[in-house]
Amino acid sequence: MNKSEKWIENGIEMLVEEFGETTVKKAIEAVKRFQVEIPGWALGTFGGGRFGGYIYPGAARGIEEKLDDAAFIYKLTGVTKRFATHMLWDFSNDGMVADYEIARKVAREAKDRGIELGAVNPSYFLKGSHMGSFTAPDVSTQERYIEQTILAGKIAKDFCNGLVTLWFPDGSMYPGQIELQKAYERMKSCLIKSYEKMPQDITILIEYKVFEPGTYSTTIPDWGTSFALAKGLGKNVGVLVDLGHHHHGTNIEQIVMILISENMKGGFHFNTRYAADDDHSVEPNPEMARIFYQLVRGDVVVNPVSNKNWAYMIDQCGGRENRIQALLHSVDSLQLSLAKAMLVQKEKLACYQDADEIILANRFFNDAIINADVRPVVAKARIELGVPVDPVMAFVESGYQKKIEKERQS
Ligand code: PSV
Ligand code: MN
Repeated sequence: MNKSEKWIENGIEMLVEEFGETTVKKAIEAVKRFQVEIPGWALGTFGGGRFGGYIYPGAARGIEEKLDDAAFIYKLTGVTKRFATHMLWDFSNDGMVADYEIARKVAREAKDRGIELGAVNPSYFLKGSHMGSFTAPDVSTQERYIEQTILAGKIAKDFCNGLVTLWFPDGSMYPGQIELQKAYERMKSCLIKSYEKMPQDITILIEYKVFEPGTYSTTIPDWGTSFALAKGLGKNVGVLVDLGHHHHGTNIEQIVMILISENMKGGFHFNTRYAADDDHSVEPNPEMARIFYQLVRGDVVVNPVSNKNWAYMIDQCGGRENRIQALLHSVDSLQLSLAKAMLVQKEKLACYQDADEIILANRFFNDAIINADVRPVVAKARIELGVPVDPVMAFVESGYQKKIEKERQS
């Protein structure tokens, strides 16, 4: 979006004419206030799929370089101050056990670079979890993960933003391979054992996923299961929605609405899914804008009362693209989607709904959600934030990629 000031002003004028000055101003303010976390794992060597272990040029070789990249991304966006961590990638020497002192050091390193640590993810899917983590038949494996979960709570409270996000790879490949109920009961019991020893003034979000690595079953396949588990634990536990973790065609915005309506704590792992959980960057598609419409309606995004807001994180890790560009692209797509959602004039929409004007309601809604060109809104917000109008092009022109490719040779 390398656009001139005139293009921005003209664009804003057109939007004001269609949606009104107050609405457009509110949209600009919302884009300025919206914050989203960068996933540390997108900046390293994880991912790459089957391309001979392809790793994108200049990928960070360790936590310090990941933090360098995240700090640069923050400089370009102004809205991504937080960096989400995975315990066994970021706070561990051996990939088996996480360490409180390493977490302290990483938090200090983040602060030195002008950023902060966000969500802490216990890592349940690395070495020694092929028979499950919390659902493993072997008690010592369960205990290892319970310990890691309790430590995640402490680290989140002491060094991060008090948020722990849980995703379990547990499940099965074939019918009959495991007893489904036994697995679910073990999951519940290990969650309770962990929760009892975790600080109470943190937030815990439970992520669901309908498949992968389990192809026949996953122990927490859907939002209903996350909801039930969260309710069973306590008020500070909620549901984490990852866009890639549903069957095709699932109405995700309706799930979001139900969670909000039920006063359930919530959070997002944003990405785009095509065939499966593809870990692609976010695109500014209609689904994303409709999701933001529910978040805006529910007052759980850019709410000045910060504890009313859901937790917003990106979770992506594409195989081939430049990961820094991809993250900047995601932030841009999220901002565009939020801006579109902000343009929907709820009262006018309600008039069409009340009059049972089905097509008119749909057209009115889509004029904001699909047809409006909100790039000038996002550009204006960036000017006011003092960051580049086009962060992706600013990155391309910055020379940063060349620099890291040269420095990170081995
Ligand atoms: C699993 O697919 C997931 O979405 C979880 O959020 C993990 O923490 C993340 O991806 C990285 O593996
Ligand atoms: Mn996720």
